[in-house]
Amino acid sequence: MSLRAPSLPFLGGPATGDPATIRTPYVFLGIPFGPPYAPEDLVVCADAADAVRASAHRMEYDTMWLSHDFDWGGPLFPDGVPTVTDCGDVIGDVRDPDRIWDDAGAVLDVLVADGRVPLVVGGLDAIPPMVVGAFEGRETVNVLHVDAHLDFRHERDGVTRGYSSPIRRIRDLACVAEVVQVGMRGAGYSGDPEVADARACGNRIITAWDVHEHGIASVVEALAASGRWIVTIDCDGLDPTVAPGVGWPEPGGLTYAQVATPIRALARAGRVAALVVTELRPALDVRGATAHVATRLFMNVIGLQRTPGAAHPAA
Ligand SMILES: [Mn+2]
Repeated sequence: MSLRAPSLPFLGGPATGDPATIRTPYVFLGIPFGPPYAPEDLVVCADAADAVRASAHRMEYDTMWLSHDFDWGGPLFPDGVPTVTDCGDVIGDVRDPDRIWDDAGAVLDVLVADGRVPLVVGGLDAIPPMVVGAFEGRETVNVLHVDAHLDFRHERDGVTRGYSSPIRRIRDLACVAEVVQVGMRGAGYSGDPEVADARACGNRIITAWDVHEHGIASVVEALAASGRWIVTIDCDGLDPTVAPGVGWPEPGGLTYAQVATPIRALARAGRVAALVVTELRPALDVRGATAHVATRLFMNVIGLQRTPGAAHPAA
């Protein structure tokens, strides 16, 4: 396994470079980049996982294991034993960037086969299909995608696994049932044909304005399908005032509470199979705000989903 040890283990938990030895239900993993369109795609988010680790450390969440957290009504680790292991970051080879698909896939394959819940911080938005692909042949899953953009291109510049195509690549997988896309607004690289294709594939598209005008309840209702959900969040799905550390800030985005609410509903029901955060650019962040939002979303899953696959006792 080509894994780089973490700077600081996420939330103060154990760290290991051997995913087969992990015994906790949750595993934190950084994947620094996906197949690029341009050389800078390899570096702009490469330190995002470390930024999230640093955010958790700065807020002292890595020592507050027994503090009462009002977001789930108790301590993060009630027994004083961390339920998340930090697996470090996949080491990408910038001379052969496509290889990261296989290198990350090899790690994720072990984690999913062992029943772990991956908590992944990506590079740009090419990462999510690597995570969903680890469920292929094992479990039928649904996907909740939060983003300003549809990300349903067949290809861009001849690259089919770049950051404009992740949801199309996810739709290629036989293990995927429902796809719910939330937060779309403004214009991206998708045209009318891509929007029509996504709908023809059964994707439910809930725009940011749908949420602003009708509330987040419609999103929670859209998650009724049976089976677990992989949640994948492009940080630009959040409003730039909430998540400023992104490359394509677009006004009119979702609030933190609007993004957290459906994740919390799934976590309470034990239905989060993985959580992926992408497009976090630490160099553009403001006082670590975006990294903090990512940290709290991960913590909500850990705090509310005590046993993956089982409903929260208070649900
Ligand atoms: Mn986006």
